[in-house]
Amino acid sequence: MGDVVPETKESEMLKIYGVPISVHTRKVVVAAIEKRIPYQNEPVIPFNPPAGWAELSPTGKIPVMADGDFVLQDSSVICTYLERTYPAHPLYPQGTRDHVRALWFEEYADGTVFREIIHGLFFQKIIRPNILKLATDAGVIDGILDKAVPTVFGYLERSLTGDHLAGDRFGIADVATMSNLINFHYLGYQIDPDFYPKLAVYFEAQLRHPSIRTALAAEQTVAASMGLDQAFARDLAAA
Ligand SMILES: N[C@@H](CCC(=O)N[C@@H](CS)C(=O)NCC(=O)O)C(=O)O
Repeated sequence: MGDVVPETKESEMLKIYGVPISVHTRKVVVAAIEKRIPYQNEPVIPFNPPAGWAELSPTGKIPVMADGDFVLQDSSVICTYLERTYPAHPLYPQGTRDHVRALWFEEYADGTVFREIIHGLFFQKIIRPNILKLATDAGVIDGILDKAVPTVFGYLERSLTGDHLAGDRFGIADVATMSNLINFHYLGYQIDPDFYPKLAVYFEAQLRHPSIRTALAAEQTVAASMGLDQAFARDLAAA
């Protein structure tokens, strides 16, 4: 990525707790990479957390960040902290309208895109069969694909008026949205270019953004161990 990153001892590195294929953990990982902040990942799985996890994560959710003895929860709060503490390579646009538009898409991605689509698909296709040893409910999956996907992807399609969702450069709105779209692909789905042409092009372009590629490379082993579909990322290493 061009910049020389000063060497940081492992013990002094920012710690990001959370398995990196989680939508909200990846968001913080990409933010750290984009901002050239050395970090160490502790791949906590919320369904099987380590002892003392409740002390770090009062909600039980991932991610959690520790910068020395300063511990913080929630991906949006953590990204705000990173932006203010490490202002180089900004992720939030300066101008008020672009800035609040970025906050809106960060919220829409973390909340609506995740809750309405990714959470349900991931729960049905990965968590239920592999972790809870319960059958997948195909009706729930069909409902998400038939109702939530057209609503959410249709809105994103209409919102894309340029290369980025907010402002004119890669930023937090793209990080948060892409993190969801990546998991959609990991689950074996694609963005249909006939219905969502701008969103499909946007996904392919942002996938090639250096910090996204670096984050995906770092999570390859975990993704493979969970049987996730990595076909969408196959060309990236060579790109
Ligand atoms: N608002 C939180 C949401 C975090 C979240 O929902 N994390 C998911 C994984 S992507 C989780 O920990 N799920 C497990 C659970 O709900 O117990 C954030 O932005 O960090």
